[in-house]
Amino acid sequence: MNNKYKIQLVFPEGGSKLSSSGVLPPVGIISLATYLRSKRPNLEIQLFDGEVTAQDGIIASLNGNIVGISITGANYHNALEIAKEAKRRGAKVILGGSHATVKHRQILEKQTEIDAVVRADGETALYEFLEANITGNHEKLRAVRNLSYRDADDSIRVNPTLRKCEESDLNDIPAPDYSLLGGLLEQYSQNFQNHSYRKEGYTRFVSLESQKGCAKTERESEKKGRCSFCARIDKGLRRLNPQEFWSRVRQLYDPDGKTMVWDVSDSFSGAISEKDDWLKQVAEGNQSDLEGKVSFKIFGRADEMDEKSIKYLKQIGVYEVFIGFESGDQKKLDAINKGSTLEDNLKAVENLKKYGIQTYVSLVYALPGEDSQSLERTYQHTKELIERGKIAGIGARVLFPLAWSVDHQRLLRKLRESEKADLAEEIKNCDYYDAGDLQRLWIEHMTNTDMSEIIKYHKKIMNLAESYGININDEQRLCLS
Ligand code: B12
Ligand code: SF4
Repeated sequence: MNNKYKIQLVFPEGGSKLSSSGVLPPVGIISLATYLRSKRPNLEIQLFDGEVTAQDGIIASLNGNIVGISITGANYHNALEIAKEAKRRGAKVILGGSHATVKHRQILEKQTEIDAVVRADGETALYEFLEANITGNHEKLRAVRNLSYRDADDSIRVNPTLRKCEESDLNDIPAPDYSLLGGLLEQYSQNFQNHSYRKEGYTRFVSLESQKGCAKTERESEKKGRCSFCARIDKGLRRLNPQEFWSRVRQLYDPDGKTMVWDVSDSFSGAISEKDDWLKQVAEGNQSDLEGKVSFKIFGRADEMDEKSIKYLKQIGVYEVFIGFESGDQKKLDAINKGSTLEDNLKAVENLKKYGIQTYVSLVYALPGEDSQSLERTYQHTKELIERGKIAGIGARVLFPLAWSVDHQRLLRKLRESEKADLAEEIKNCDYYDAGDLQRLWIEHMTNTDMSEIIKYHKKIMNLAESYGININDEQRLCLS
């Protein structure tokens, strides 16, 4: 161990490669590192991204007093391997991220090398965990909100989470300082050379999170509720104010080139009421010197793409909108509580095209009750979207019934009804269930189709996309394993 207190934060590799894997720095661990540095300027911090540094390279470098690991349902196995070695070398091991938020108790019960797990926002909880360890005052852990941990007597303590009104204001969390990535920055820049945005003249690709939460679920008038496959961990909706938004963009952009900012908020264009004019304010806050230098890729919903909103998106500099269209069958959209219609979808791509904004089409196969007719409708709808819109690419996946989602509960219920109560209990109580196996169980119990039929329709959509020169993932990437 070093004399100086050291924390290492890792985002492990997650298996399936996406076009932004290894190109886009993981903003979650950068935000954590920035916050810790603001509180303890002398703390030694090292960041690892498994998408750019091989797993054995990360393992060989483990020497922190604390090792913090960011986990998704796809990188958990790699995270455990890192955790075991970190523990063997004497570190305190703490996890956080979406999967950790949902499975905190099970993780602590099953994995003795994990000392603590943070649910939801990590900045304050990680800082307080760090302080308790530096000062040796472990009693302090009892007061750390969002933290679950293993106590001195080995019992598991689950502290309460912050209530909606107590959560940090996003404007008060320091802007992620990308320079903390050190030598990794060069690696991202090299990997970016082969990315399609580079070929379109962009010199930098970074992400920003302007909002946490979902406007659709917070909408005062309609109460649309969550989409059934959604496993978002945030409560409510928090946003950067428009001034802070642009100030953060200014800190990120390349003044000598062209920057693509991926705003990872779900969704960027959502409004919680008629009076909610956040988008308008952001549009009006854009200053002309950034024009042509900064563009945005955002997540949006089809029902939000009316002309008024799109004019604001254009003013902001939005270049591409990623929209979850999911299916061409209205009944299936209703079954997942999507809250948008096929008509909304077609209007969205048309309106975006009219303003020169491209759409990334996201499809989800194996929606509840999916069958050959609904898959055929998805094919036909995709064709229409392509014909009417300016389509940048298509991504298609089999529904992933993530723990925390309504669909996860639906699957467990169905297993219990099908006399597979033991399996349902196993899934509920385990810290991790193979992501691909969960998808296959879902198809078997919740749809009227099978993997070979899904692949058949996906290949049909692949041929369609290819005939228009549009990029699409192959059938290998439909499931997570
Ligand atoms: C950008 C993104 C990616 C990028 C990640 C690369 C990158 N370097 O940014 C790419 C496109 C490569 C990607 C890949 C995948 N992703 Co992704 N991704 C996102 C997205 C849109 C934003 C993540 C983000 O940056 N958030 C902003 C930061 C600030 O928040 P955060 O990461 O949650 O971190 C905060 C807390 O969670 C916590 N925290 C996080 N880590 C840690 C660690 C410690 C120690 C502590 C204490 C706290 C803590 O503190 C942070 C600050 O408050 C989210 C959805 C979303 N909007 O959040 C999905 C999301 C994280 N991805 C998801 C999935 C499923 C995947 C893939 C499996 C997709 C696929 N088909 O392959 C892969 C897996 C990759 C992997 N290595 O595991 C799911 C995860 C769900 C789950 N329960 O596991 C999400 C939530 C989307 C969803 N569908 O619900 N993804
Ligand atoms: S998937 Fe649905 S519920 Fe979840 S964040 Fe997106 S719009 Fe909101």
